[in-house]
Amino acid sequence: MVSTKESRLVTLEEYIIQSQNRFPGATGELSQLLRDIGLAAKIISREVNKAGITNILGYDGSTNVHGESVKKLDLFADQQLISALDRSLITCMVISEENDGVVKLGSKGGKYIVYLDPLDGSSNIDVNVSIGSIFSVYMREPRFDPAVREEDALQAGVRQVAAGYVLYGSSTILAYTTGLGVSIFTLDPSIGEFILSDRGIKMPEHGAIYSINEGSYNSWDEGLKKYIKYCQEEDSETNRPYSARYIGSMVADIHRTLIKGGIFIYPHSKRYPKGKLRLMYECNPLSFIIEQAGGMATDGQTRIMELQPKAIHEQTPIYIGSKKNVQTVMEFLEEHATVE
Ligand code: P6P
Repeated sequence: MVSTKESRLVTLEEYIIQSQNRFPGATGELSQLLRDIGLAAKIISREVNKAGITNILGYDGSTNVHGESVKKLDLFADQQLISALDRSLITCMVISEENDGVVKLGSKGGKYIVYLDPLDGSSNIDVNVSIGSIFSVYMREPRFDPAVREEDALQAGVRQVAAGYVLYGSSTILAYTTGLGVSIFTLDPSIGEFILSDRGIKMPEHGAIYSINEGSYNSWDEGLKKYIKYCQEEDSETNRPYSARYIGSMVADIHRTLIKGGIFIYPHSKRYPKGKLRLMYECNPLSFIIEQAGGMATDGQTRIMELQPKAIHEQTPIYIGSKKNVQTVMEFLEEHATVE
């Protein structure tokens, strides 16, 4: 928590400006982009918190790029985030789970590319379980030809200039990083401001929680089956058996992992041969956050943020969390890897 000596309230806007002043050459454009996302998050939070009352629950009849039925709140969140980014003319392109291709914004000269999962975990909306928005920001490669092209967006996660999430839970929080550690803000609805609640987060090196959908057990690799059994064995030295926690909303599962430690796993399976979660707007931004807090994220072999994307909506398996937990599962996977 922010220490008592800093009891003065620091808003997201103030904090972004203070952080910008640490970059002498900063133009303020990334600061403006982050403020735009913060504004959209407040509007989305208001709708999420009253969704039960207004007629905004339920499906709107369309499907997204993955053939998943789109809920009205997904579309609302997508529209709010894109229009907020379009207003400040510094983002040239948005890629969102809710849109097939890229959305080219009005500003041809905008130097930022933003990936969005506008409302991740939306299957939980109707049952009032926490959901989240995820964002990932890249710089467009400087090039003579000003045309905005989809391939400009195919950059490895290590090239992110900012990433973060908004978690619409018992309270609405916003977490982000620009590569100088993770800062967390809590929305105070009475004044409509995100207030700094924690910064420089360092996650536990080892955690006693594992998070995976055990329903797909039968299609896991042998090494993963053995690792989950390892999590369930008695061993006081390594604080086992671990607790199993799975919310089914990645932002909520990752936020718990960030704060309490442990591991979140979404492996490849018969149903999702390449994994279900999207590299560019779920795995990369959340891996940036977790790595900045001292954790680790891989696809079982390669660091997530070093994967070179071939398609903007591609999926990947993910093993993410406390360093020791991820290293252990990788040992199990390697030891039991079937010879191809
Ligand atoms: P399953 C939500 O649909 C999501 O994209 C992530 O937020 C979540 O971690 C995962 O899918 C849940 O998938 O197959 O366990 O329901």
